[in-house]
Amino acid sequence: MNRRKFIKNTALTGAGLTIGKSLIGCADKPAEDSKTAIVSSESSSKAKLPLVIATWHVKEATAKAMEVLQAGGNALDAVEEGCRVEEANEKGQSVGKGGLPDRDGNVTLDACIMDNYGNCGSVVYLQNITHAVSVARKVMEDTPHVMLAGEGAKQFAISKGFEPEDLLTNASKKAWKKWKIEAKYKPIINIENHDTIGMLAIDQNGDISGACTTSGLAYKMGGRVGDSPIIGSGLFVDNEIGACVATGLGEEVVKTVGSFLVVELMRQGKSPQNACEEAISRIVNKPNSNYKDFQVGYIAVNKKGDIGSYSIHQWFSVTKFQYGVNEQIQSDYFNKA
Ligand code: SD4
Repeated sequence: MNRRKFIKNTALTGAGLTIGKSLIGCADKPAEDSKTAIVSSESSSKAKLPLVIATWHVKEATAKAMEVLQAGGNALDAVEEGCRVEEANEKGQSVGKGGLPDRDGNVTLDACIMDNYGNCGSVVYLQNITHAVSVARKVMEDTPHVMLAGEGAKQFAISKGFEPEDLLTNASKKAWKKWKIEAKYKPIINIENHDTIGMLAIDQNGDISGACTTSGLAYKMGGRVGDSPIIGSGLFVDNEIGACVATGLGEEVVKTVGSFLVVELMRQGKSPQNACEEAISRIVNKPNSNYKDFQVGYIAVNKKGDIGSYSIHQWFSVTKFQYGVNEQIQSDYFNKA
């Protein structure tokens, strides 16, 4: 189904659908300090741990995660703490407080977390709670379930001591009101830059965990859930092999079960880089793929601490904290035409 049909079939016609924060195709340039380099580190046997990688330009988040790891904390604590930094950042309009709302003005959050034992938890369509990633962790640790949605997720969070609050900031309300004037559909590439966050960490024991948290597509239909809280799509961790996390148009990630695919490709011997490239090729090589209209990006790490990333379009970036250096690196990408 092409995008136009998708829009028609889901009654989105006449209403805008954008991903995350800033707008318009390939307009988001890297931050000034970003490296123009392709992520690829299949190198040496030198100790590569601990390490943290995250989608987009989120140095404060990776710094926080590394602080946890360097203090001897585990990868699970690191990814939760790192993601919380972006959730609390009101300027980031694609995650947590200040996230752009759906078309009815409701900010709804999706998040998940997965540890080195294969345990996982997630929340979908969570409202009024900033730290969705921490609620996801509570779902994992304190319930017999993997996913909680909507009001049930919110009530669970409140029962665990999370304070309900209004997540719609003035800036996001203003952007939503502006959007409503035309309410026009326009797919936007790299709009999620730089805040929606997927993070992977390997601690000093060599154990891997991951987390992902987002307010999803801005101006989405009420009730829409993306890939980010879906284990195997937005995130997958296999402590024997490696881990992957996705960003971009969630529908396309779900259709190809992207993060699980990347980890399985690594299990079959591919490097993280080649696995990410193959997962993107599964999207762009579909018959009638309208990939020019949307962005998807993957980042991955294997058990050895090699990393990879790949996206459909330019300007996807990875923040990596390894060897004492916290840096933003531009990802290689498919659409070079
Ligand atoms: C979604 N994948 O809800 C998310 C959006 C995202 O960076 O990652 N933005 O489809």
